[in-house]
Amino acid sequence: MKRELAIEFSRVTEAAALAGFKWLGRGDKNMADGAAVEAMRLIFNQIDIDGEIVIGEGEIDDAPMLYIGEKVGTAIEGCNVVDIAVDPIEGTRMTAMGQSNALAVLAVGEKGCFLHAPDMYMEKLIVGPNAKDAINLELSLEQNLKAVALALGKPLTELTVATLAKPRHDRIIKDMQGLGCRVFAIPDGDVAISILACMPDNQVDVLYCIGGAPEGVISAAVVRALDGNMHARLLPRPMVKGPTEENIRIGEEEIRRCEAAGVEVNKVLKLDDLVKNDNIIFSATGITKGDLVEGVSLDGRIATTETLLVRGKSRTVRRIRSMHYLDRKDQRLKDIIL
Ligand code: VTB
Repeated sequence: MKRELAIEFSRVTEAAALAGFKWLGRGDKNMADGAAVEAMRLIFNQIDIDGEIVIGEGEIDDAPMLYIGEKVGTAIEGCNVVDIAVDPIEGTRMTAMGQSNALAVLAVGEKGCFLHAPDMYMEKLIVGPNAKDAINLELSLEQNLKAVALALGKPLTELTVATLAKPRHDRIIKDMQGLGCRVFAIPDGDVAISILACMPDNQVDVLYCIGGAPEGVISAAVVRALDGNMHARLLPRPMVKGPTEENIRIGEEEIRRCEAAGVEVNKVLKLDDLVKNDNIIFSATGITKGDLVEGVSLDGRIATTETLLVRGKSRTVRRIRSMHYLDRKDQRLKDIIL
């Protein structure tokens, strides 16, 4: 992948973040998501790539834009052929309710590099480079946490595990605290904390949670780029949300989708299964203020964004603070963000 594409992809998440920001705190998840999707697609289609969305807004029938299988980019001769995983708003609820940690994110890689995970739940265990050989999701969480602490040369009482504060994790949070670990349970948004777990100089040693599979694949791309490690498992809905009639029906559909995509359910997936190599570009722009990046701020008609841009091949991590003079934007983008 040409290295100069990185800056192009940062413009995509910047536009999506500006679009999402328009709907910040308005209580309408769908309007926020729709605007971010539209902005993302508009900018993607200006880039010289032959791209295909492999993790996106859903199947063509229920997602009018950035659906799985949609082609984006100018596809001019000689351009890179790439697969793309997007989450135009990672945290639609956070955006709608004005809570922290909402991001516009994407990961781009070579054709065939991402696991084609359907929109279902995924169990995720992530560590940074210093503990990359210490995880094994075949073993219990307790065994994993002890191995990670050992690898990091500290007692369990100094190990910090990040997770999502969801009822499905109540038991496990208590268990981890019982082991002596410090647990950071954030309401939503596991992509940001997955990245934090792999960054130097931060307080999170491990991420453990059951969250979205599409978010998991996007996280895997950046985990790989930052030389961390991740194990995961796709879980049908009844295993996560209980065996109600509706959940059982949805679970059967999820299993059918996995079979069609050639992906195994309830089996440990290693980093190689999630993302085949580290020739990826990852871009995340903050919508609301978070632990990873600042959110959008607006001063009259000038917006400021912060983007984390990671290029896996050279392992370069950039933070880009951009000022956007909104009146000078392309009219089609203005129609979405203003
Ligand atoms: C997960 C997680 C995301 O939403 O998808 C979660 O991966 C949804 O969980 O980061 P529930 O279905 O239990 O609400 C996020 O937290 C935000 O999109």
